[in-house]
Amino acid sequence: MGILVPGAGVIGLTARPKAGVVLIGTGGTIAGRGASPVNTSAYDCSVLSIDDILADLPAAASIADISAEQLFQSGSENFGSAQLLQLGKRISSLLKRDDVDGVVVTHGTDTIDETAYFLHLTLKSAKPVVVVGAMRPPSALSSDGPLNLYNAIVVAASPLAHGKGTLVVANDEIHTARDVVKTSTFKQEAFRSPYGPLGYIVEGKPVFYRLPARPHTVESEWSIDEIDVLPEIGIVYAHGGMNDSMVRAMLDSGVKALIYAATGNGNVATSVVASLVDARARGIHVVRGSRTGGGMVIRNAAQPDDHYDWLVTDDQVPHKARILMMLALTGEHNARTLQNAFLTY
Ligand code: DAS
Repeated sequence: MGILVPGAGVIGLTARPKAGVVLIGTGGTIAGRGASPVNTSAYDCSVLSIDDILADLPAAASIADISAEQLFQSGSENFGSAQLLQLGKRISSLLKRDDVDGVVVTHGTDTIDETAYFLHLTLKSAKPVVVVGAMRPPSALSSDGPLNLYNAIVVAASPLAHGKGTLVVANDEIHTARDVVKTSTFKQEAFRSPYGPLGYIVEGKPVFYRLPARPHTVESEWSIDEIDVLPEIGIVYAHGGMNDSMVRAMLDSGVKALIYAATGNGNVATSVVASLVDARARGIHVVRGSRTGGGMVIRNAAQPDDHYDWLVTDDQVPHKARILMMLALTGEHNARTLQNAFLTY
């Protein structure tokens, strides 16, 4: 039983005066420090603890009852399956607690879109999980770190964010983990979703304008509590003058699937086709994607996928298609089921 707050959704009748939010620190630029305030791009990453970061944001205490813990202290370019699994399992156990209403993960921006997508597909809870980073360290002029973190806590504490999956908050915007991609090496407006953000944070209040259309969290077929190993998956990036050496190098690397970040709408150079056919003959799934960063790759259009038993990524960018394929391969391996994962999620 709950009460309906206009525009806010249902809040339990026994709701505490402030939401309980747990911050998990993992490093990144949001935990970085430069030698001078003008060092917006050259600085030491992952040096401030989550307690240091929180101590510099006293205003956060007015939003929620906050506790903080440090899980990693590293740039996200170093994160792999071990970190994804450890982080996911920790968040899962936190979300089961009655005194935890939401979780915020401070994270490097390089792979924030991959981690967020992994959590979006594997956490079995409607409680908000927000992954947040910064493009400038807290020591820099006009750092985006403090406001991004403040806004992330606002969203994690808000009933409005319930049931919307894992979110990435940056630059006043709320993005769904399914769509968001890092698109700049240095700009504060680095995060883009091809169909636009779900909403904004304005004057410390979240405002949503749309919902994620595809299943996630409680509706997804994967649960972090049931996954202990993730398969290796490689990405080959296509370019003009492409030959088959990169694909051939992967054949003996132990990968279970290969995402081919093809040119345009999934075209495969004639010089590469035979190596991808060989990959599939050796049991490696081949997934045609696109390096363009926008639009879908259509099955059987640029290549006869049915004939080769290849898959397509739909509209997912190659590095996030890799996350989805890792999860898809934890279950049934037939091509139809795997293809369906791309068309569903
Ligand atoms: N070192 C990068 C990372 O941790 C940079 C960043 O956080 O923005 O992803």
